[in-house]
Amino acid sequence: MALAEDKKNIINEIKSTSSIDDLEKIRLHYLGKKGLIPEALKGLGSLSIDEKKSKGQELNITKKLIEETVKEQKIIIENKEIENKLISETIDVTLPPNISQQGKIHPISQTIFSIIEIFGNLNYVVETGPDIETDFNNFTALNIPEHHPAREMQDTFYIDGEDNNVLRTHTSPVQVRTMLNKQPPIKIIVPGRTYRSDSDATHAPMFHQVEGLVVDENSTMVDLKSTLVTFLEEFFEVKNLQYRFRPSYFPFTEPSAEMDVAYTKVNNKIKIGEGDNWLEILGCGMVNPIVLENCNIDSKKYQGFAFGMGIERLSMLKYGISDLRSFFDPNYRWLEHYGFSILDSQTRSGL
Ligand code: 2NM
Repeated sequence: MALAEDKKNIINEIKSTSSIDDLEKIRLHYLGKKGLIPEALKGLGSLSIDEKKSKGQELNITKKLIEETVKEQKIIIENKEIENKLISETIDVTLPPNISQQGKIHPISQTIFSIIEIFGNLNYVVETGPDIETDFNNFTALNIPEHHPAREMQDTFYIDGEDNNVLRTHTSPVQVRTMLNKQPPIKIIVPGRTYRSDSDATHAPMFHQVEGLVVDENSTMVDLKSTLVTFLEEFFEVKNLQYRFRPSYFPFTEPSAEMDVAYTKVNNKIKIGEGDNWLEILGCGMVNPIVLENCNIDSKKYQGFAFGMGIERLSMLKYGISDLRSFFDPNYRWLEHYGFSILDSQTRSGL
């Protein structure tokens, strides 16, 4: 029977196909319901028992061979298709960007870049850490006691499970990690996402903070003050910033203070620097010796200062954004207006 003797030609025919469609056509031609093989098998009925057996065996061998060759060829064609796709879709990353399709840098990112640039010039190093933190890093090490309101369910997002993990409520656990891993001198800023169970016109459940920490043998409240004034004058691009420090309380600093900056309203827009109104801008203080000891740092030998501020608030004040919620609203037209070009030198120098 021609079919069985023609194995070589059939295989060549299969192996010469270069598309899945053609391959399927050939497969149906031989193996389909009305294909040559099933038809030939049907034709065996009229043969003698011996012939039926030998021809039947041969047909089955041919059938298997066709099935296997089709399977192999399918893989070869598919691989070739992927290869062609990869070649045709290659992107030349050295080409200049298409400005008309440029996305924008979110103002929060831009604000973080600016902050990093200013503190970078003061020799601060950026540290980051995970959003999910242990109870120890987020609370205990920072001298926040067991029944402090910050630990209550209403304020903190707890992660399900035995170990009391939380979504960090501030970036301070990164300072804790840094102190546990490294002896002074430490001079870091920590920008990042933070979470509190709070949501209204002026609070979002996820927001951004930047905190700073200096630990060495002799940094004082005076250094803290000059650092913050320098930062704010650079950030808001004002000279002779009018400011005041008010005593405050945080468990992790002693003494603690809050800093206000003066502002005026010009055409309903806030202008930072001088004026009759005060705006609370950040919290700070000398690191509580208890916190240093909790992080294995000798508080007789070392001291330092820390500060923390909200990035959304800084961003709103600097760029005249009036609604906190607009930061988290995926609105491309808003981003077109308030976002920053990737080619902006300020953006890039901050990276
Ligand atoms: C603030 C205000 C005051 C702060 C303290 C620490 C640490 F880890 F050193 F204890 N990090 N950040 C701190 C101090 C944060 O945010 C309003």
